[in-house]
Amino acid sequence: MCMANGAYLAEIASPEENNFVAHLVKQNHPTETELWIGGTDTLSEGHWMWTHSETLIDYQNWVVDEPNNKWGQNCLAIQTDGLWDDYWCNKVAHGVCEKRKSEHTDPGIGK
Ligand SMILES: [Ca+2]
Ligand SMILES: [Ca+2]
Repeated sequence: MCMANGAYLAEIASPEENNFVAHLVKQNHPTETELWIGGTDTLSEGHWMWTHSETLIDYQNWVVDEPNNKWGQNCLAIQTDGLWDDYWCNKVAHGVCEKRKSEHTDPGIGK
């Protein structure tokens, strides 16, 4: 996902960035409940990492009682309200793609 354009699933490092992505999601996919962003705890349960930059996730914005790892949920999704949920990685959903330009990030919706 996202790879075709030299992009990758979005990594969110601040409330501002999270608001920006949530707004984008709400505008483009108002009827979808969750879209992928680029985090996972596949390698080590409960230790969430950004896949592309291979760093531990610092800023987090989970739904209350998430991540719950229900039946082994290891991928990170963002809801239209901006809150995060861990979900089954094999679920088919859109993802929020991000691509580094010279200075700033330019997230967009991809499949
Ligand atoms: Ca998990
Ligand atoms: Ca969950």
